[in-house]
Amino acid sequence: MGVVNVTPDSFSDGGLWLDAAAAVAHGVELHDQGAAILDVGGESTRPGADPVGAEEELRRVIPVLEGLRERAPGATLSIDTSKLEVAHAAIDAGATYVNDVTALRHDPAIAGLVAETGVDCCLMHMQGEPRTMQADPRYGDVVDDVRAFLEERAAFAVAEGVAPERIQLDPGIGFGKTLEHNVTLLRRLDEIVALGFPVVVGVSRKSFLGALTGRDVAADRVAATVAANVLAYERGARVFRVHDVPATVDGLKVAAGTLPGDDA
Ligand code: HH2
Repeated sequence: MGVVNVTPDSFSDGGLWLDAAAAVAHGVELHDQGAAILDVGGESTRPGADPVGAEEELRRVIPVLEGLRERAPGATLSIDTSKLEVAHAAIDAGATYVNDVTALRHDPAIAGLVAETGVDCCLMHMQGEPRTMQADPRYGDVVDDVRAFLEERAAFAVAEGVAPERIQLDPGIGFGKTLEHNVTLLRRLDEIVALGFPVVVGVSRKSFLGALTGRDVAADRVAATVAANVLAYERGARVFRVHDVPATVDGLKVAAGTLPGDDA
């Protein structure tokens, strides 16, 4: 899954593809490099980010989805949003995947939309909300807590009519989590995979990788991103949300080709 951020303030690439034509060209490039899914987002969820109104989010993402539908027809288009209005317009513009970092809590009616249209969805764990989530995150056992949350959110989606095979789950690396929480979730990712849904991970360039490597500049964390994705793959994750597609594809090809008994 390649990241197409149409925002002025995303943590690692804010402002680079704010212009629709540039964002479309970037998405086409990521698809050519091997990203099966293009995740288009118009609102940053980095720690401390301010929310964006639906109107502005629509203005940013809809032309990009329309452009990608035309110029990358083989790609699955994903909309990274928590707003019903945006998800609705995005599906009309060609999106077949809704990536909701609030796991249907911000706008529970997205569940009905996903059910009705038969698109895929990703339900992500987050403690708190982006503006304040890194203040003092606490858990009993982080893996048990995240797993219970995701299980409950998947059950909610199914109760609203979403087919189970349309649901993917994401532990939400970096969303209301300390370094120790992130590392523990990756180490014990198999316990999330055991829920039986495809697991998505978004480790790309995130600050916990900076803490582990000493690299302060997000774009310098490519090798760290590949390493974390390969470990996540080995523990059962199957969708990898990244900014750096070529390096990640190489890493995952090696992982898939060398792990015993894996046909992915
Ligand atoms: N991470 C980010 C945004 N969306 N979606 C899922 N499912 N999982 C993630 O880990 C995830 C996500 C944050 O990364 P990015 O889009 O690069 O930054 P920003 O939120 O600042 O735009």
